[in-house]
Amino acid sequence: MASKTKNAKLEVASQLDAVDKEFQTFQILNEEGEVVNEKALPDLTDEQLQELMRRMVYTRILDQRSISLNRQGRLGFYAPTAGQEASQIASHFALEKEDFILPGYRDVPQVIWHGLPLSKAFLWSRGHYQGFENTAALNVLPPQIIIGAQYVQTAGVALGLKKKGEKAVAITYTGDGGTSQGDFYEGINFASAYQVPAIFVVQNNGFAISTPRHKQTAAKTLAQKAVAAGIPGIQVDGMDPLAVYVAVKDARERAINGEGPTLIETLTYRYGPHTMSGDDPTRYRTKELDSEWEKKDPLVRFRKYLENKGIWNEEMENAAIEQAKEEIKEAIKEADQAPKQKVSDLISIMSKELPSNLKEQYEIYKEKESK
Ligand SMILES: Cc1ncc(C[n+]2csc(CCOP(=O)(O)OP(=O)(O)O)c2C)c(N)n1
Ligand SMILES: [Mg+2]
Repeated sequence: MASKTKNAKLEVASQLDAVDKEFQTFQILNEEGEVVNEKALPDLTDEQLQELMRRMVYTRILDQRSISLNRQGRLGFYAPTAGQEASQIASHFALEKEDFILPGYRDVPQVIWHGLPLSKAFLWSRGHYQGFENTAALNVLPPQIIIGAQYVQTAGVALGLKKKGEKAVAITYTGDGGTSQGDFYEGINFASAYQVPAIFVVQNNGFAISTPRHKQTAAKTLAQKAVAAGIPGIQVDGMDPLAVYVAVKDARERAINGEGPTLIETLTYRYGPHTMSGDDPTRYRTKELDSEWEKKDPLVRFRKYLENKGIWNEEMENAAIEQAKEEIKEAIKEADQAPKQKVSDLISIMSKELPSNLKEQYEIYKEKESK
């Protein structure tokens, strides 16, 4: 990048160029499912590779069913996930049960694979208090709606893990838009200052609702925001499950070995709208852009890779689809059986000891509800 400023004494453009050059996209599988980076291939068994594919297929079906349940009025808030399966599922696949997840509103799939029953996720979508009641026992926090807030909380959870001497990490997710928030910088800086075992994932799907990535920041990559915090930053092909898996697995190794946090930017795309609450993607995205990204689809790419290895076929895919449909049907039935939510329930779960003003309201509602 050449500077237009004529008489400046300091050469700033070369400094930025030098940083930009360091942030190349890490990829293992190309769009055709061919290995382009043999030495980075992870040692996953055939069974593990099949399981990763099964989970991505399941998640794609869950997205389709959730959209349709939302349209039928049977779900509340829903943020579509199709397109982001490699970023979400393959990053989770690199974790262990003892790791702690701090999701954003679009990250329900990771939380389900970490052990949250799907029926609970459905209840959360309906705003029911049982959705994420006591989930800290499963090492997951409720999905964060305040953009970026989970980054600060992750630094804190990771500091707790470090103080307890646990061999575990705290992982969190935000989007491209999230990296413009103060909380984003505070979170990565705090985590860096204390060298805590945290993994900060940025799922860069190109848009923050309708705001395109290029209007978000002049930084060439979002990964390089790590430089200011003094931590590693990696930009990875977020449609490539193997590359995402390796980036997170490496970050986890470093974290549990006391080498501190990592920031990982995954380049991805959401095929659907921002949420089911009414935005129309055709007003801010072109058909051409959509089809460019559809060619990079993580399921298509991974399917080709597995088929070429002779470890995936149509029958297995159909079985995964049927299993997903069956489990989703059961989970929504189960969610329907939850008790009708009362205002007193909502108040009582806010804190262990209610402050006097809430105690008062609690009593008022208890009284009303008893009639
Ligand atoms: C602090 C804050 N500001 C604004 C909003 C409204 N809001 C909800 S989602 C969103 C865009 C986030 O985009 P991005 O971080 O790219 O995540 P994506 O939805 O694309 O996954 C905004 C501005 C919010 N929830 N919280
Ligand atoms: Mg985004």
